[in-house]
Amino acid sequence: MSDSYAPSPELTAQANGQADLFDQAEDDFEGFWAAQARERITWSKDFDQTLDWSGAPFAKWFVGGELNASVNCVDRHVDAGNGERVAIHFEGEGGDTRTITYADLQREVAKTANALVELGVGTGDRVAIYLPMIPEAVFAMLACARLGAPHSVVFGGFSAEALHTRIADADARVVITADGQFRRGKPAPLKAAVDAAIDHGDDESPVEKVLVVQRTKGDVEWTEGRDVWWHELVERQADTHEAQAFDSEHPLFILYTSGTTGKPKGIFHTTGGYLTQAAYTNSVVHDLHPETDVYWCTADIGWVTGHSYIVYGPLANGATQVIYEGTPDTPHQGRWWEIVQKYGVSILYTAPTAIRTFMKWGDDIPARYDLSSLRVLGSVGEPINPEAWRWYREHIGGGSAPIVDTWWQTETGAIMISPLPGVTSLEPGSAQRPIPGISAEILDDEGKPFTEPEKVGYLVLTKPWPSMLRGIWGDEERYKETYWSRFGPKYYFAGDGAKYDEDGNIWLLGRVDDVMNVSGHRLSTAEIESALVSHPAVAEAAVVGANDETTGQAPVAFVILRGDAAQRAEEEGDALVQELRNHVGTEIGPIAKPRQVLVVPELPKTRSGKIMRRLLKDVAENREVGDVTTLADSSVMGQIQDGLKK
Ligand code: 6R9
Repeated sequence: MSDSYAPSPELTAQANGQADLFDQAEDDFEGFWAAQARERITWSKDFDQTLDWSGAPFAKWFVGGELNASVNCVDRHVDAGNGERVAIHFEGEGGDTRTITYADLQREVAKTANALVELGVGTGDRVAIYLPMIPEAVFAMLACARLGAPHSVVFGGFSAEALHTRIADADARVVITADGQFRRGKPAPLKAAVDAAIDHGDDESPVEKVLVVQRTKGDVEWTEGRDVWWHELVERQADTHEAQAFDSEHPLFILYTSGTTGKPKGIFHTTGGYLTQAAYTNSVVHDLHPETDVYWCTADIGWVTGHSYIVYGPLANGATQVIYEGTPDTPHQGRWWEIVQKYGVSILYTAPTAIRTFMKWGDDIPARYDLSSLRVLGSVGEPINPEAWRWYREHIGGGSAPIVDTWWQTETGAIMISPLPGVTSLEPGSAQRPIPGISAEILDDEGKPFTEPEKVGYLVLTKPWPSMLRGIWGDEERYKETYWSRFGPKYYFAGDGAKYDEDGNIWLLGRVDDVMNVSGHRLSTAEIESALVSHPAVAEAAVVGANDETTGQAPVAFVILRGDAAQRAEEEGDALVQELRNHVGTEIGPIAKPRQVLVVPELPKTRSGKIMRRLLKDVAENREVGDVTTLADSSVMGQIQDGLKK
């Protein structure tokens, strides 16, 4: 077996997550979660039932309880006398900073909530948020939560087209955006995409109001009566707001994620259970001590990690955290480490793709900074390879900081499988075990649980959990079918391959469906394929996620061109390929641009017409092509390879 790292006695002595939590959860599952909910969350009305699973797979947690998520993240800390504690150290990409205490946050959230009320937002209305990583994104989310208006945050790197689909699916009446965003030192427009998403042509947009933060001061088009400046509307509002308590199962947010079809799924989460598990995990997994730690989660607010581990978990716990607007290499490759040093960051939560990038940039860069404040490191988004794990511990964690490799999903809402820093002996590359209160198993093809080491199977969750999704927005059937049918209604099918090692640690092996993971972001092959075939030059397309040294996986596209375009390709070659890559960028977002677009004469298909992506993956990863016997035409792979050699 490989090396393992036991926690230091000092860490164990002070850690929030202690070994007895496992026994408590084992002995009394519901009692355990009820205790977490009562200990960590302030309820306006206590709940009378912990879990109602009678409508499975639709769960109800903390039934009858009432709370306000925004009050839990803000007001109660001020009421407890911690108003002067810093909630957010904001670091703009260009070096501008803002220090926001909990008392400031309370005023900002109140003003924003009042502004949304003036725009006509009521309980239950959906609000789309399309913002860069600026404090207003946090204010906006908490203001929505305060009003019981579910937010749908759309990553600022997504295109107008992607925004349009998400606005339409959630029927959002209000969009909160900014004039632009800073990216690599330059302002880039953002509101223009909102305009395009609304004036889409094909249908009437549900959007009535667009609230615009001024960030870059770039030019924007303005629609009178619809568009409103944040600094005009929000600034003149009263800075107090009386919040109402909502049912524990009141919808908190919708967040779109890629599924196996082209249409993104609106994963929806409710209030009490989500907040409980977000706060609990942030406390026991990140070992957050709000009085002394400075916490930094580098995710974007547009992803679930930003929801649970920038906004709801840390703020519910009263944390002091850093929010950084920009990219890690602006204006230099040491920017993150400069920030760690400047604010004395003690807990850092980031993604393997970032770590691999830093490895590539060189050990000497972090070595120039004082990183000794760091005491816990976290990883999320994809499996972290042992080499990157060791580098992270050595060069960022001073050779001693524990790394928590946290497995979870948009659907699970919060961390599910992870070491506890003060308890677990760490095994690089493995997320190890379900945390206390969570149960997972690995099933074989027949759906039977097994425990033999090194055998590959499917990860399933065997009990409901508080922060579980409550469905797919507007599509109950798809929820049941996607997650609760593959192995029957008893098992939540996560879509990930997994195995145990000899010590019973769980190793996650990547997606088993047609979803790829690019820099920790989920993209579906179908989504990129449909973007490609929407281009007039493309007749057919197949996309695979190929291994990539930096991004984990990268989209590689195989396209068959239409007749006239094939002619064009002969003449222009690269120009058309470039055009196709950009087209995907416009349809979905730059992150989805294929690393390569390979023009091929045919695609490998089975007799039933299914594209055999496995074979294309072999090509994309420069491997010998596997078994071709189930192909309708077994010569196709030869044709593809000959074509690519030319
Ligand atoms: C939080 C988040 C979920 C998918 C998930 C899995 C992969 C996430 C991982 C991991 C191995 C980890 N994943 N964390 N794989 N080890 N620690 O990333 O949510 O964007 O919904 O992606 O990401 O494949 O199924 P989401």
